[in-house]
Amino acid sequence: MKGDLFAPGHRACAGCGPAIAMRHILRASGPDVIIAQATGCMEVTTTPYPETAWGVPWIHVTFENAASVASGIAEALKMQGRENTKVIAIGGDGGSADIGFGALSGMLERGHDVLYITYDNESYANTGVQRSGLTPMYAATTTTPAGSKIPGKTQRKKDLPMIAAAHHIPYVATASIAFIEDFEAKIRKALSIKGPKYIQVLAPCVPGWGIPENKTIYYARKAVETGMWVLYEIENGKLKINYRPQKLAPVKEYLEGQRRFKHLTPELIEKIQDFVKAEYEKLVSKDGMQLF
Ligand SMILES: Cc1ncc(C[n+]2csc(CCOP(=O)(O)OP(=O)(O)O)c2C)c(N)n1
Repeated sequence: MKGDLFAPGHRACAGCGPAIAMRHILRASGPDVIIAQATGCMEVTTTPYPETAWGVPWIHVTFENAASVASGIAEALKMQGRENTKVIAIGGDGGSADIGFGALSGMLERGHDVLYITYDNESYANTGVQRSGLTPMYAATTTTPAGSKIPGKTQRKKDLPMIAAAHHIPYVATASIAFIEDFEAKIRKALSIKGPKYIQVLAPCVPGWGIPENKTIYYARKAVETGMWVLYEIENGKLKINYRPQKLAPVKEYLEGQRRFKHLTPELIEKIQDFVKAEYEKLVSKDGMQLF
């Protein structure tokens, strides 16, 4: 097959962050891989029957059980003595943090040889941008509309990478599609390790975030520069922060221009700023520490 294993011509939106993530997952994995993918934008837009964008074996899995199906594939490969073939489960943030959370936890706890990747576009994008457990605080979604009653979602973003790490698995990492070499290196490293691995990649959603289609990478980078999203690895329980900006950029630079945050008042922006700074400092203070 010529070119990318993840072929162009799929039906994702122009500027789709998750589609960029998919392309680089396959660039890093190479062809000897089996993908189990939960329902969501990346399944719907890449496999309209009888077409597929996937140049590798790929199975459509229901919304909630990509991790369970991937566990079974990994065990079958073990029985067949096919140790070199890698298994990757992929889910959106809804499929991973909410409805598929139990299946993911079970896969991590049982110790299957699977890399689970969450593409985090911070909402249930496929069904019209409903809030998920990974939608950040104060983001407006169709189920958390900003108005006189609430200023968008009122709960915090679930800390899924840390929850994954608390399963005492050998490798956990966060990534952003704006730091693509870092993302690919993390996938390659994860695939070289036996056992369950977890990577969460921040991947902006053009219609869901209300951003221009040529600003996907801009916002994926701003998230990291402002400390809204921190790039780190937890290897055998030990935390390593991969990228520390000399000085965090103000969160305003990340929030402005996104329709989901356009209702924010200066007071709410200040609240987010204080919160992000405190969380960032807490994490940085643990750099190099054995967390689990
Ligand atoms: C049990 C079940 N409930 C609801 C749905 C409808 N549904 C399909 S995809 C989806 C949202 C997926 O969200 P996420 O995992 O965040 O992926 P994204 O759409 O953002 O790519 C929902 C609610 C379903 N397919 N199955």
